[in-house]
Amino acid sequence: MRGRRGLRRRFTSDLHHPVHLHLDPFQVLVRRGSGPGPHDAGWKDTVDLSPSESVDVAVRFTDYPGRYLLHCHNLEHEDMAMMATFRTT
Ligand SMILES: [Cu+2]
Repeated sequence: MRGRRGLRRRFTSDLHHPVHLHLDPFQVLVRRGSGPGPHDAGWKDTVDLSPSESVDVAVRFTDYPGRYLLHCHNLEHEDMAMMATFRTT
């Protein structure tokens, strides 16, 4: 999905990772190549990824153009620099 500022992203995982996006909620569109799972309904700020799993999410990015933070909520993974910033325009 790509709307005015909307964006579709795929998260993939080798281990268990609860992936958290700051500032803008998202919706899960696809899990493991098919529809959302039973716990994927509604707006999310975190999506749980099991090992070898992929999830496609849609984010609107309508409230704030600028820098966003994405990271794993597992504290050990955060300490191992599993975090990223990106910018919307
Ligand atoms: Cu992690």
